[in-house]
Amino acid sequence: MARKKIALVGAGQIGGTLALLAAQKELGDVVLFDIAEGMPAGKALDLAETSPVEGFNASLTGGNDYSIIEGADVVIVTAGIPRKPGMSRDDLIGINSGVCKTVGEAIGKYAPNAFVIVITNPLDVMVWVLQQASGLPPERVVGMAGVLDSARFRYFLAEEFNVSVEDVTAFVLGGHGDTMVPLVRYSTVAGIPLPDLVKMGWTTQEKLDAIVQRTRDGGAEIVKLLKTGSAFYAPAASAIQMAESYLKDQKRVLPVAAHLSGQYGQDDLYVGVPTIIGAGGVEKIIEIELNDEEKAMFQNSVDAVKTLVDVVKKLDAEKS
Ligand code: PYR
Repeated sequence: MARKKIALVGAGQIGGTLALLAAQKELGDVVLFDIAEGMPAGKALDLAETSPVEGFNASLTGGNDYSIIEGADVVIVTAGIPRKPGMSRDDLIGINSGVCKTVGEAIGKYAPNAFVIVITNPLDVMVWVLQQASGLPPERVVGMAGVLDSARFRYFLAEEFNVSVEDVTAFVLGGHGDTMVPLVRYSTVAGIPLPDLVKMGWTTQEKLDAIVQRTRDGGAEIVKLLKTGSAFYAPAASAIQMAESYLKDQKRVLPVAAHLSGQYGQDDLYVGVPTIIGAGGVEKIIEIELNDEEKAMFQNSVDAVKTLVDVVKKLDAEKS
């Protein structure tokens, strides 16, 4: 069987980490695209030279022409600018919406059969822009955020409870921004819901509230520490988990920014919800029961995403 092809659009910090993880896991051959002259080819060659040491079989190449993504099975998009300390993800909308439009058109031309994972921020609205520009079916264009936000939540909970991260499950829904919704009721340690763990005296409500807030601020915490850009290891690992579920038809249940067409009462909107990712892309959007408080938080997050979609539509109207 021929190897799969994974195209990475954007060869910065996340792009390089994606390439290394994809190659180490032998998910397929990797092509790195970037507009910076020489850089993607240089990174690809450097990464390829790790293969004899790491012992993986995957070719890695890079270039500056979109045609190199031709025929890709998976495309992961990180193109655009990251935020700096003091910036919100939303401050990136002007530049990154133009970038996502161009990338979407290129994917439509060169890789129309791919499963596309967008990481560029502000995430939910950038996936919407890219899907529209690409013309690909919405079930094959998703955004990576829920896996990352849930991973941060799981990590903080595992630290608090002094248990393995593997025994903590967590769900974060909504937009990938300050209004995201870590769902305490649906998050567990070995199946025990967090509210029960508070009752059992494992933690206090105050500590749990602080962890929820730290999860919401998880991206900003890294930006503040790094000073020169945003997180890249955990975002890359999260996108690779999604790509693997698609390529191997694993049917993992993963929270992703998926296109809603009626689910959760929303229409033509990308926002974070639980999904099943398999060979068909988003094979199912899982509609979980939300209580009144959770519904209000989810709606608040949806409204924040809708405001950004309106900003993009206005920017588009001004250009034309
Ligand atoms: C984050 O670290 O949350 C990003 O959005 C990259």
